[in-house]
Amino acid sequence: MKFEEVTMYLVERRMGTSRRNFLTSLARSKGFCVDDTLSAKVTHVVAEDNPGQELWPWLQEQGLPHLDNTNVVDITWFTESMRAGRPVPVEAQHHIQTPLPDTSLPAVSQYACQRRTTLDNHNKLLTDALEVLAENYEFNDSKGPCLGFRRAASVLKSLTTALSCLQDAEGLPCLGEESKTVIEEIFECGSSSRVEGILADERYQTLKLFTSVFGVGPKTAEKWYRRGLRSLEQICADSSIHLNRMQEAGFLYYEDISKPVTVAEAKAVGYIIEEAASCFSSGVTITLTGGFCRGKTFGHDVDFILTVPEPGKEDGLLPAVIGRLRSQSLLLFSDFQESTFDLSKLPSQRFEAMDHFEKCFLILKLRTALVEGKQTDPSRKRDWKAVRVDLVAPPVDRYAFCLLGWSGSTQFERDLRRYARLERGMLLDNHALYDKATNTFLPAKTEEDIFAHLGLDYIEPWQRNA
Ligand code: DCT
Ligand code: MG
Repeated sequence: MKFEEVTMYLVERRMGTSRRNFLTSLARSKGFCVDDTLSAKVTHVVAEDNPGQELWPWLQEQGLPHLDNTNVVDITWFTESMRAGRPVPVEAQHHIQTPLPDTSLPAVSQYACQRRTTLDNHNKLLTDALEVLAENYEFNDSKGPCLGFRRAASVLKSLTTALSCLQDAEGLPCLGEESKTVIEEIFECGSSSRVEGILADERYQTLKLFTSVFGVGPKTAEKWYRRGLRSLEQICADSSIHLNRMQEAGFLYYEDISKPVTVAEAKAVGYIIEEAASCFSSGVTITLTGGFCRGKTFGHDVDFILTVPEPGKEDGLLPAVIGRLRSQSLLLFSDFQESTFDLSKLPSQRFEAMDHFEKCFLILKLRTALVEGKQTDPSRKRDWKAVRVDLVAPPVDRYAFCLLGWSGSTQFERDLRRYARLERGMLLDNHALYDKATNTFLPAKTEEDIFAHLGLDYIEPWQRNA
């Protein structure tokens, strides 16, 4: 050994055993020290055809203590040293560079079910604007453009940082030319003239007001608008207008149910439903779903799924709950829909359609005293608030599908179904998951099972605020 200050190690990967043996013999014959194992003694790691992004992770896995002080060099250093008959100084061109950290952002999927969207929206100014456009198209019955703007808003909601210029949005999916124009104008002027125009538009304002009434959809709102009606008072005063039962309740309790429901109120409603359900059977399970299960602190209603341990035994559960609430004088309104669920009629091709489970849309009288942290106000005329509550009672073997469907958000649900159909050849709805390739239904006990069948990473409910 002529050169004690140098101990080489030749990396076998990509070099191959025979070439490594040959190079080892060559170096040793010239008086170089070559170690067969990668140890702390090694001063020069020599590799051939190993790009840095492959070699470095491999080296780090070997757990060498002084890797930072070790020369990691290309075969050119070795050949130059052999030619010179002594170790040549290591220069910049010999080093195998450590790979640069990957600073490129991971690609954003066009499907909301492949994005994690928390309530922490960093682009609210933009998403609010895009949603006004979506809503306006919805009022005009233009489904395509409406969905386009909803998708664009949904993509921006998933971003973990705020965009600061239009260029930041480059490469994002679902952003059409119209969306980009709006975004650009907001960055340049602080607001979009198109959006401001809609917000100031009488028709938009009136339709927004009318559809805020329980039971009033865009069609009815439009009809009233065309008749020249502009306020809720005018509608109530117009004797020629026939309101259905739901709308009547909507007007009667408008003041209360147009206010958001709080978490504390949702909790109190949960106790009431639990008590009412226990009169049917002690084995009823009640699950809070909808916006509150996604971590929202306010909702327009409270959504619950009720199940019993045996499929089929949920028959009559909701009528019993409704009966109990009525007998306690807590029921202000109820619209009960019997189950039309028929396993033999699945899979349903109408994947946007409402599910077929037994369900009811209620307005409950929630006493202030039951709401945690809420002081009863003696100056108030009444000690209760009207609250909208939805209950659904699927057979327990359908529970996971029902839960996934009712957990929302609406945009997340749409994309789950679209993804299943277009990417997996499967049909998903609130009842089942059907694989068209094998003509089979895929069973699921939990939401995780459904994500796994779809080959999707599991997304927690609080990450579904698309
Ligand atoms: N849903 C859906 N498609 C719709 C409407 C609803 O998939 N067109 C699902 C997703 C949410 C769930 O039903 C409950 O509906 P809402 O109560 O309307 O929604 P939410 O997310 O609970 O919102 P909010 O907080 O306003 O109640
Ligand atoms: Mg809800």
